[in-house]
Amino acid sequence: MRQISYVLKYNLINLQYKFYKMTEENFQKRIDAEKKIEPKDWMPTDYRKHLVRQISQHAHSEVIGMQPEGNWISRAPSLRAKMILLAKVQDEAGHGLYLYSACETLGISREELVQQLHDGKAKYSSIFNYPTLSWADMGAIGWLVDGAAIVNQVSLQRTSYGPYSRGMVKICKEESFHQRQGYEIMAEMAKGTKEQKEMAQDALNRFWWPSIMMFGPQDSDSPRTRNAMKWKIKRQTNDELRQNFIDKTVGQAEIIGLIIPDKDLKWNKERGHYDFGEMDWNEFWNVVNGNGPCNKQRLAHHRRVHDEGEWVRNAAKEYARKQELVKSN
Ligand code: FAQ
Repeated sequence: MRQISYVLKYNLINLQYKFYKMTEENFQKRIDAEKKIEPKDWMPTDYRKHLVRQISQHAHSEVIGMQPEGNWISRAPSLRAKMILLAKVQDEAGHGLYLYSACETLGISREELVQQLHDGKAKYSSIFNYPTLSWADMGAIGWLVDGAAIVNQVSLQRTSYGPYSRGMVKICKEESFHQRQGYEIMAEMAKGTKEQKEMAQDALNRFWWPSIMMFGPQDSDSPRTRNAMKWKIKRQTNDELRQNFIDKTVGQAEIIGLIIPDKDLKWNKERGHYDFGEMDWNEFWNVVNGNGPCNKQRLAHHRRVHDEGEWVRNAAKEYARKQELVKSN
């Protein structure tokens, strides 16, 4: 009797495994045929986990990314500049909301995602752990940071997960205005007084390397890329995107008369791309692992504001509950 039960159990497990393999094969076939995966579709657990990790990291980056620029809203040099910066920072909050919503379709709540950020389990982009020391940094962030974000996000518009892909389309439209407002600040300062030009150059010097680090480690050192490419979550690798960004940006710096701080930057006729210098990978991993110039400050600020905002979340829930009551009566 016992033996029969073992055989039955074995066959059942075997059957389950074969069924799983079949669904996994079908899933990969859909991906290869460029069909989008939607929230209620079957998906491998690892695909779901990979998406939750990447989309939540992306959402946290948008929200934490409001801090370095928020720092300058009250010190903008004109009413026009203040209004534009305020609108841009608000846009980033909106991007965070689209992305949290896309992530929630994978079966995880906003509260859990924020908790992961506060517990240091979820990352956000390394770039937002650098301080913003002058008004020119608002130019450098718009031009370089939003510029780098667009290169990545244009590629992600074709990501295989439907809600993430659609979110990217919306975000890219706004991000290109952000890039232009940053470039405008840099262009104005570069043709201003000697001191203004120096401020613009100094901002470029400080933000250039951290901006190209946004694309992540080199492909040879990027453990997530293999699955991301197989599942078409990423459509281009970290190195491809970084190269694309550098090729686009060099000419923009030349037009406004600023110098990119890389002595190895040189056009390579054979490759049809710019060659560039080695990044400081120690600095990169240090910042990614929580030890950059502003990591502690950024998280502490987020925690504090999140706690202070609890009454707003409670009020919104209460209002929604009352609206439901009104509707049902
Ligand atoms: N910072 O194997 P890979 C914006 C981590 S949006 C921090 O290469 P993957 C808009 C990575 O998570 C900017 N961590 O990983 C804005 C992984 O750790 P894990 C954000 C990084 O995922 C503008 C480990 O290293 N954009 O700026 C970074 O294939 C202005 C190994 O790396 C996105 O998030 C980094 N730079 O490639 C807002 C785009 N790089 O999770 C306000 C979507 C790597 O295994 C103001 N994300 N790591 O513990 C992506 O495209 C990818 O996730 C990458 C990393 C390219 C970021």
